[in-house]
Amino acid sequence: MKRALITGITGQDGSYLAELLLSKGYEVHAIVRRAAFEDPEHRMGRLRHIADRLQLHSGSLESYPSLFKIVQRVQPDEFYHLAAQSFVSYSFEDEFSTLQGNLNGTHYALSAVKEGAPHCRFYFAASSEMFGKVREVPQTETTPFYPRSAYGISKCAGFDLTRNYREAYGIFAASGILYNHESPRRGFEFVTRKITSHAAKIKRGLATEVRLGNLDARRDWGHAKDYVRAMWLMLQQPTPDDFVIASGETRSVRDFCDVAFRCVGLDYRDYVKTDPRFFRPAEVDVLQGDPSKAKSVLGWERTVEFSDIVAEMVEEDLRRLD
Ligand code: NDP
Ligand code: GDR
Repeated sequence: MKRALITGITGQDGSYLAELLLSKGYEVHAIVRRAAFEDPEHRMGRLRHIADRLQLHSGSLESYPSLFKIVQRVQPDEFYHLAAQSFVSYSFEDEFSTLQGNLNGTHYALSAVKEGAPHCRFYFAASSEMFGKVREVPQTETTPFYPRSAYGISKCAGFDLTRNYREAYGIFAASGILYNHESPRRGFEFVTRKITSHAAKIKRGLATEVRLGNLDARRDWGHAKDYVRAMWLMLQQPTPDDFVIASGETRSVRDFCDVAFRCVGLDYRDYVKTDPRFFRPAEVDVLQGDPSKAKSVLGWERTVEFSDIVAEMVEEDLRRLD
């Protein structure tokens, strides 16, 4: 039986990854913040259905000794480092905690593996936000980075550290450059969930409008279930490498609004208002990934189309209200 250790298990991706690994017969361990034990109903909401099959360890990304002790005790075969301050907007409000948590957390996790379980395979959750002000469309593994936020900068640093641990210390360390991926478990602060939850509320007469920022930003959206499968595949390869994981298609926030409101039989133009509060000081205008390498090396392909993702999220938001 293989043993996996996950950080960020209480988030969207962590919950799907844990399900995937359990279904493959893994023993699944996770490092969670103390708050998850104190307020399990809220913090562990996405894991309620599998909580009794997980082995949770209380630890902090801010503390190297706490990570090291857990890694040494668990001796995982695979370490999935997903924990991060993941909201780009917030990284403009607090660069310091974003950089400290994301950058030091990744450094501590890598170092804990190197010192405590050097045989362990390591996955780093890198991001399309590293491309930022894009130099080419679509982006591949060789497109230069130009991050536009402290979040993007923290992910570039994590990516470089991960590659350096692979090259300098021989750790099996891989980064997935994942593009936006969504699901009914997406946090409500992200634009997709904000739109689908408001479309549902408006449909049920519980809201009259939704206020958004830049409707012209373009993203390459996929389904989280497909994307966690790519994480696992990366750690099953004979050699560690980095991969772009994307749908290959790009759509605007406006397109997303259009499809979501159509799902409830409404016209988004009647309900979506723009509000300067939600514009970012530096925007990433367009992202579109080229997943060819993932397809040829990992045999990975997405299985869920854009319109099906939107429909699934809207249905879940209607169901929650009903
Ligand atoms: P979520 O925001 O849903 O989850 C983030 C997770 O990180 C939570 O479990 C959270 O724990 C944990 N976390 C945050 N800060 C800390 C900290 N200081 N110490 C310990 N744990 C912490 O993110 P996603 O699941 O969407 O994303 C997973 C990873 O993938 C992140 O690193 C994100 O940056 C990256 N990524 C995501 C993409 C996406 O489209 N979803 C695309 C590309 C990359 P708690 O519940 O305690 O707050
Ligand atoms: P992103 O996701 O920043 O791409 O990061 P988000 O859904 O927050 O924004 C996508 C785009 O929508 C525009 N936008 C708004 N965004 C939010 N949150 N709220 C609004 O009201 C709004 N109006 C317009 C944004 O300006 C942006 O252009 C996500 C996260 O999951 C990261 O962790 C991950 O690394 C990247 O995806 C890939």
